[in-house]
Amino acid sequence: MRGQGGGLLPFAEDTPQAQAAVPFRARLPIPRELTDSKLRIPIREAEAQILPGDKTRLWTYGGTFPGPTVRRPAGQRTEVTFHHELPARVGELSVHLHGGHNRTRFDGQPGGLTKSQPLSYYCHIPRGLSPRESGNDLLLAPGARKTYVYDLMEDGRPERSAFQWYHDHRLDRTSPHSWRGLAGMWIVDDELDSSLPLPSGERDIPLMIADRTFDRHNQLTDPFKGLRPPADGIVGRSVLVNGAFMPHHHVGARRYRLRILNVSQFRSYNLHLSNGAPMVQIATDSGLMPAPVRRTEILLGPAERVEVIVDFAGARGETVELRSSKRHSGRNVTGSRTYAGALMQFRVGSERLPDRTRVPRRLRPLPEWTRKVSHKPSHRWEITIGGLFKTTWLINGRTFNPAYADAFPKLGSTVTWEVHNRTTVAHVMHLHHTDWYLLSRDGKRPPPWEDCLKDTFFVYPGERILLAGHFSDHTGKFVIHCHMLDHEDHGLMSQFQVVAS
Ligand SMILES: [Cu+2]
Repeated sequence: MRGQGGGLLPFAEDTPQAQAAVPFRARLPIPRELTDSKLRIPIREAEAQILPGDKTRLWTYGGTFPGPTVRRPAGQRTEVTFHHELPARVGELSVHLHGGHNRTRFDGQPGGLTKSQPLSYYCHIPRGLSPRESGNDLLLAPGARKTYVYDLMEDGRPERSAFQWYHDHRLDRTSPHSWRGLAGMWIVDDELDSSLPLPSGERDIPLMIADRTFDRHNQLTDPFKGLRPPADGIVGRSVLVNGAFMPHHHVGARRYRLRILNVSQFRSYNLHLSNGAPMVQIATDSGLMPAPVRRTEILLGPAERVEVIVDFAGARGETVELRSSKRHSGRNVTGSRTYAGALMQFRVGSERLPDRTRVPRRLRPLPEWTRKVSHKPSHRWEITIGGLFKTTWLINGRTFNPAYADAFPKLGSTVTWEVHNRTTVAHVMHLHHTDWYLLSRDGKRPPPWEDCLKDTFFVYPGERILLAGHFSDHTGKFVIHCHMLDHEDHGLMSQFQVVAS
């Protein structure tokens, strides 16, 4: 089997170099960690050895794909200066720290029309907006630098530990920018997390899953032309983990913490281990859950994260593959069909090793505000498809307009919102500003791995989900959008504006 959702060697027939790529031959790259409070990350072109033969040209954070992993203690201000060193034709950029709780001006707003981007084919952007109204004053122009300030605080306390990531968020171009390589991981540590007897150090491994398609010269293809909603889900033929094709990693016969992030444009993964061993989920997009959940299958949509503890003690001297399979349960509609095949291999040492780690029964309680949430939505976000001359995604009847906000929650308030998917495609909705608590899916209580804080949510065709969020610290405009990146670029994005109470 080849192609979309295909088998072991998911390459086109005409890519001889790609065919030379042997599964599990590459070593798993672990991106370098940056831990200082003041960081400088150039955004620049670089070449990477992804497949055997020619190197692949990429747009990168700091010269690698994934970019460096920023790892910082909660509550300690972190300033990252991004320097736009890509060619001028790339136009403006905008860096979003996904999962962060940040001021509008450091949140990576998409911005509006500019000289280098004078038209939007999908979003209705009014002419003559001031730089402030369009958010263009927040963009990163070619040759310029911008310092993003991240306080890593929320509601007067250090932020909760979490596995986050940063990526480009520019209007209409988030998908191609990300495809070219603009993504990196970000880990927030905190005292509670570090005090738990969980695996750490080299036994704490971040894994970024991305699908990409390469041409016969090992260069990334340009799949972005001619795809229109609702058929604008871009899938790559090859799946990479930390920028390597089907890599392997040596582990000892003991417990590991795997932090898994899906940065694919559209593709979902239904994760399991080839030996059937359980993955004990300890964290979601938004950090530690109230209690661990033992799982043998984990669906991971674009931008979602899970953290799992895997015990390799039962596989001494063996190999274990992290695989994705078709789903055995749930709705298998467009947008939630999963990749089938191996992602990477763990080579487990044959030595018996002591292991003092364990998974505690209690991890992190939900914040206080989740106990007094209303189940009556104060605002609805309705996803449809429409447009007069072309097919576009709409949210509350509109495409994205940076000067427009559809809801005005008050600072300090806790709101309940409904997201209703009235299309035939599943979407994964992401809301900026804060972490969100999923109350229900079509009136039913969510499963335990969703009965916690998250920031990205599957919404199936016809489904209504209820989410609660608490707004602290920052007023201003923030986006809500589909994280299937072409959907976002094709209109499926709106804004709410947090106002002073
Ligand atoms: Cu979508």
